[in-house]
Amino acid sequence: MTAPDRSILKRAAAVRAVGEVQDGMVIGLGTGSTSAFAIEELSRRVAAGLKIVGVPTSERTRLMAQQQGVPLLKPGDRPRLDLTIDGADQVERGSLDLVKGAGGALLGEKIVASASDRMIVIVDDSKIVERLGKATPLPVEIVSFGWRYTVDRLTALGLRPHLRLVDGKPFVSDAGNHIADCHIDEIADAAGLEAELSSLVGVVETGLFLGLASTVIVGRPDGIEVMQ
Ligand code: ABF
Repeated sequence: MTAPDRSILKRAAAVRAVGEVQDGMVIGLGTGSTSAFAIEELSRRVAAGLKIVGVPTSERTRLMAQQQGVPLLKPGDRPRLDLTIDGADQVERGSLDLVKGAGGALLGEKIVASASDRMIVIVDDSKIVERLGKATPLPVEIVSFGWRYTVDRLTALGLRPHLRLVDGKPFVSDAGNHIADCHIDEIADAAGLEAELSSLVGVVETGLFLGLASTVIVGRPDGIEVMQ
């Protein structure tokens, strides 16, 4: 059997999620290749008359949405968001807890998701796991100042952090921070780990999204699965 085309599965999940969007909504726009399909579909519906306002989770997404004619919130506006649609790196079946941040936008994504009444996560079926951790590293956004000390603190917690590099230089997030990708075994106590990480000096935010996803839409080769 040939491997499924992940793009088709991602697009199917994205289109299904955008089906939840109604006139007048304020929508959080995620980052990543799956979210890009959602923005494309939103743009198509906006061109057909849908009235919404988008709140981008990253500069990359802001540019993409702008180019595709999706109306965006003006700087300074601060309404409650009705719905955020975003991708993920891992989704834990059962809890719907997430690991996010491979795309480097976890801080904006967490701020926007936390300001939303609902978050729909869109993924292909390769992202579903029984327990978070192990298969993908946990991204942790850290202040660039003194980053080596922060990486040492992460190591002391038993994680195996690697500073994310792009072209040999530290990755810089939209907020000007670095990211430590923390290799880790299965996460038995995600809430405990989140609390420990959040209390570390130099840590800005973690890629653990706990209790934020209301629905996960999974694109599978045999159709869509909705988890809630
Ligand atoms: C964002 O994009 C991130 O939080 C996550 O890391 C990534 C998922 O990427 P893709 O949709 O390209 O698989 O949602």
